[in-house]
Amino acid sequence: MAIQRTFSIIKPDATKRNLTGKIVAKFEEAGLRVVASKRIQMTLAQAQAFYGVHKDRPFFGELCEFMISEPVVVQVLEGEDAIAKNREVMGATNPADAAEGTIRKEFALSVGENSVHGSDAPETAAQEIAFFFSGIELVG
Ligand code: DAT
Ligand code: MG
Repeated sequence: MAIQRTFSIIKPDATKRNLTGKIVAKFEEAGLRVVASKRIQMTLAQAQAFYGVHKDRPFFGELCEFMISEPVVVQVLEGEDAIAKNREVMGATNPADAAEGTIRKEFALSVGENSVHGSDAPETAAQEIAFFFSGIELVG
């Protein structure tokens, strides 16, 4: 597997509890490198567009309100097999199902307030990176 880039969000429940550094340490320990990073306050329109794939799910409103409740840290992570590796380090969506040592097992509060987002495929990674970062912010 080649070197890939993936997109990550450190979500409001984690930024609020000052867990950004602990979460970044998990990425770095797994061999992922932070190659772009910024702390932003998402707007409702941005949250709705970003999670558009979930717009018909019952939790969509709650999810978007949560994502704008505090600033988030958006990042691009790079490494060998980065998309799958990041999903592994994140753990299952529901922290009750997440494996020991994963970010969601250690830090997530609930299935909704689950501390991190990570892209699920090369196409979504490319779209999500382009949604939050301009070319000039992505150093080769
Ligand atoms: P993931 O974030 O692991 O890729 P997903 O894409 O299925 O999971 O869902 C996106 C987010 O939506 C998830 O991180 C938290 C929220 N979510 C998913 N299922 C939920 C549920 N049953 N109740 C509340 N929020 C949910
Ligand atoms: Mg997802």
